[in-house]
Amino acid sequence: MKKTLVAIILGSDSDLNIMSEAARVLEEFNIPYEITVSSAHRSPELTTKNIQRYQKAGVKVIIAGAGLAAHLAGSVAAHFPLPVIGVPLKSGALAGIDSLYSTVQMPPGIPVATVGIDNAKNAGLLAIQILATADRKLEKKLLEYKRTMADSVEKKGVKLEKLGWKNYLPEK
Ligand code: RP5
Repeated sequence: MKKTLVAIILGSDSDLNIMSEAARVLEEFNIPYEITVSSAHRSPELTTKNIQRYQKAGVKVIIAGAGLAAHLAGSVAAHFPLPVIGVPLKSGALAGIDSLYSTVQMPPGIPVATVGIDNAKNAGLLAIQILATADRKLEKKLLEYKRTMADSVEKKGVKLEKLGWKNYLPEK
């Protein structure tokens, strides 16, 4: 079995739908990962235990996704010495602005690399990029991924030029 390199922690199972995008991209790049639920507020001891376990297991990056007063990524970063990526999730009356500020506004000394609201895919990609700093094969795969993306944009441009914007849009 391959060593787990990335751990994904969700503040609640209600975060899974969005956070599964991080898992999806890690699978696309064949990165061994673990995923669990552990809340900074509702299960603080479990959160600490998980982080200690991940550190012992050699996990290199932790992705933490939470909504509302989202302190999960910050509390993970308080215990974990390697990069922590925070995903602020859209939820509640403030629609993710609360999670964004709680995740991104860390005091000096405890950084959390924060992606956009609900952007779990970017969290996965950022974790892969961090791993790729010490892995040339992974770096090549990331270049390939960018090339594929560029090709797809180029194809859309060609199609739009050919069809014109009225035909490109779906019928109303
Ligand atoms: C946060 O509170 C979780 O990350 C979740 O986004 C939000 C609501 O949690 P549930 O009440 O759905 O469990 O801690």
